[in-house]
Amino acid sequence: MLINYCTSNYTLKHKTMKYPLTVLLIMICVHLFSQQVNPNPWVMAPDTTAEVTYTNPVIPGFYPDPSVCRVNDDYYLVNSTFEYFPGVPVFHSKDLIHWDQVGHCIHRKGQIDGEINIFAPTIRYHKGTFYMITTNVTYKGNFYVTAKNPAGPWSDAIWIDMPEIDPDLFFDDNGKTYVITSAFELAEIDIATGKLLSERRKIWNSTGGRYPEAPHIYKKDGFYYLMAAEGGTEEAHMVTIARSHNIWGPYIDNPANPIATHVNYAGMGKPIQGIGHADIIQAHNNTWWMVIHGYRSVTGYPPHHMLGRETCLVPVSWPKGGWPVVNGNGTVPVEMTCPTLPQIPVEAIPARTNFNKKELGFEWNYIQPPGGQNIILDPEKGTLSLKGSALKIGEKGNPSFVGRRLTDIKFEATTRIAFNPANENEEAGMILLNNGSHFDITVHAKNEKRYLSVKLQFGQTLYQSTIIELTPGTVDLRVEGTGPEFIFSYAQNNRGFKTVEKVDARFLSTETVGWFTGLYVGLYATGNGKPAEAPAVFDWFDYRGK
Ligand code: 6LW
Repeated sequence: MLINYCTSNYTLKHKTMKYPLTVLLIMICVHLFSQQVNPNPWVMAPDTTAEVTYTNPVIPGFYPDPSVCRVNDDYYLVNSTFEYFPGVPVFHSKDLIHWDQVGHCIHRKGQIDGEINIFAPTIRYHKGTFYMITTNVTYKGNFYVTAKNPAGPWSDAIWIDMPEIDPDLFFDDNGKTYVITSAFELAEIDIATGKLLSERRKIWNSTGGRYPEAPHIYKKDGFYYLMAAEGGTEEAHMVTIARSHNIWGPYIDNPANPIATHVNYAGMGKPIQGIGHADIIQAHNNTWWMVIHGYRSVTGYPPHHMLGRETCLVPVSWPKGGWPVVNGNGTVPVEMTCPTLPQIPVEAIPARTNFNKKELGFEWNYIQPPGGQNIILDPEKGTLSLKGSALKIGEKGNPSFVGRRLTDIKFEATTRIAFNPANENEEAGMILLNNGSHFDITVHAKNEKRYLSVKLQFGQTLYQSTIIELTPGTVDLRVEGTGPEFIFSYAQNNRGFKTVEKVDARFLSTETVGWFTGLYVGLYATGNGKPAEAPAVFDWFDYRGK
């Protein structure tokens, strides 16, 4: 009845005059209906008795800008990695919840013949080949690499003539392949060579949020859907979507945009903030899911986050011919209570690294590809030797550093170091690092004696704690994170750990140090301006979340 009224102008006019109450009713219905498609910021509080089926983030720690693809019932996910090498981790999952790293897309020095700084990637699978397309921001721009096996090897970079960041690849069912970037310029591409086959044409203007970026194109029910991130990768982050029957547009915005955000009442106070930059996948049981990043704020108000942007997962309902609705009201809770794929857990990374393998585990990174002989693993002895180069940590290049992401707000990291500096410029120890600023517990020498201290390097400002004279032999170094604080301590000869310094954690937060990375904990050595002579030898490294 109502539909008849709405679709016939004549009937509507006719009845308008005769039945003003009916018209009012129609208006109320239309109003209510239009409210329904919007994410509801006043949605009911979650049922606290419902069974938690999984928790977010599904990949904790600095794993931002997630992109996902499916091959039958196997899922592959990649993240951006900035200056760290190997770059762009590839994770595998059977359930979208438990992820196991199988390799890296950027794993060989020659793949990119210059400085590495990788922004948001997209992973796609097409006719037996995996494609990972991304931007190397500080050198040459947009490129893709390919692999038959997602674990690698991946090809050398194929550079493409597209400006801006966050390229996406879309394989249409008519055999054509398209690339689109954060400028929302689309071009057809020859996927064998990387050459553009068409002009670059702007096809969408976004919905008006700041920093529009992260486009992905999907095809469903005769529509091309263009999804993006807007608002910037901080508190105002959001996901928006538009659609068109033609890939070149015009695109019509979803009236319910943004489809995911925490910059509203529904997101206020949620432990995960800054949600945005997403990719959507249809699972092998036909359910729809979104991978999206967000950060866990750990240091009070205004929010500061330490661990970087982390990969989260939320269900999507996407009715035929309709718009995707993300987790009901566009939020990303920590505790999820929705039905999932059958869950298949993966093995946890062991707490101790013994350095008794030829290569470091996938969780370990360098800064830029290592070049010389300063970082040496000895699997027979089970040691890692770091000889300080002239580079200080934070300077451009490949310093003597290995590190892994902090994956827990509360953690403890401990190592054993054997180090007798040959000169007073040499130092080595354990480090917390974010975007060039770092807090270290370090061994150094003066007047033929060995000392330990905590050094806090924030930009150009250096603070050094009181120096503690060491007795001969190895030294155990520890950093503990409590959330708001880092505690540095040391022990010698199994005599128990003594606290050297406590530091407000927010001084290494992303908000404080800038750029887009999260915190690493690692091992380092430096000759502070000239190459060191003595290596620092690390026996083991323990990392435990608490
Ligand atoms: C990335 C962009 C973004 O390329 O931040 O949050 C940029 N989204 O899409 C760096 O990660």
